[in-house]
Amino acid sequence: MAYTKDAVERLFARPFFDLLFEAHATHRQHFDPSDIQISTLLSIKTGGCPEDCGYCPQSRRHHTTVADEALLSVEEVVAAARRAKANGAGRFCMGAAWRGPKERDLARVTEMIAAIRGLGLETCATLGLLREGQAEQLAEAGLDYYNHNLDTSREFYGEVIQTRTYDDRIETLERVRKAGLKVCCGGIVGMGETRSDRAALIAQLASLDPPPESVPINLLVRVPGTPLGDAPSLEPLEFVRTIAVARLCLPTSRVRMAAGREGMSEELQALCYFAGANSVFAGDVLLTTPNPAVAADRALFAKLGLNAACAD
Ligand code: SAM
Ligand code: DTB
Ligand code: SF4
Repeated sequence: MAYTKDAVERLFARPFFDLLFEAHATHRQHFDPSDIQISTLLSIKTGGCPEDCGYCPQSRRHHTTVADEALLSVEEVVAAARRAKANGAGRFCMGAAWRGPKERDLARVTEMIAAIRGLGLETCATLGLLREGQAEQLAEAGLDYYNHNLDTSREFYGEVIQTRTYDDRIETLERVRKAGLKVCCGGIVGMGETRSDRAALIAQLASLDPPPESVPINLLVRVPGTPLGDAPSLEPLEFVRTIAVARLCLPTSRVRMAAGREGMSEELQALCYFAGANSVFAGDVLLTTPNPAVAADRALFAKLGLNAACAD
């Protein structure tokens, strides 16, 4: 269903418990409320990225402690996927600090995809902008999902990224869809954007036709040395509202609590799960920044009666 930005803003403005109640009811209509999908991330090519995304520790334009590394070997990546599977992940997501993949690199990534699928894991890749034909190559290798985020509203986008446009991103999302891949597309909150920007992002995500199967909501990880290293923190209940509104506007999508769980209390995470989040990134690191320990997540899931979902 298409939502206007104004309609989404009205959802944000609802009394907190009305919003949560409705989001949770919608969640139950479409999903088993006790299941949670678990993805594990691996940075297969770290640092040295030519892009200027203001939030990102991997841009070579920012002064962070992240070192520039070469693309990992197929063997290294498959070994990490095995460990992720042993830790309960159902999907393995590979991230590369590229503007987009070169043909030679894509050939190695397609080998990784085929090998990881052979382990019985779902696969996801986030490699930046795709050129004509590249999404098809990934689909042929057996890739399940491609992650490419819109990140924020069209209006706020230019404050954060100058080296590629909002429309470049939409074009890549169209290529991914056309190749028959499932779409993982979300954004980042806590970058100093307004509630109206958050509403515009969710309206834009909900207007993708069909909507993304997977919607990561990242809370900015403020990394020293990036332009957003000292962005003002987002009020925690506003994060819960964002999850609830995403659940209402994208009722059949997996809504993922992506970056930013490190440092969140169990109570805050529980509220997010109640509000409709039913997916997380698990593993001690995201791409380059810390994430809660696997044992801590497991303990929280047990307390809440959440079970790892096998696939989708
Ligand atoms: N280079 C590719 C691209 O940008 O499309 C793929 C990797 S990139 C690191 C994937 C996503 O990670 C970004 O779109 C952004 O949403 C998220 N991300 C990066 N740095 C982040 C941070 N500091 N906090 C939260 N999310 C972040
Ligand atoms: C997404 O939306 N979030 C993930 C994944 N897709 C690739 C990445 C989060 C990165 C957080 C910063 C870091 O660890 O470098
Ligand atoms: Fe590069 Fe992706 Fe980071 Fe942007 S978000 S600087 S494209 S790795």
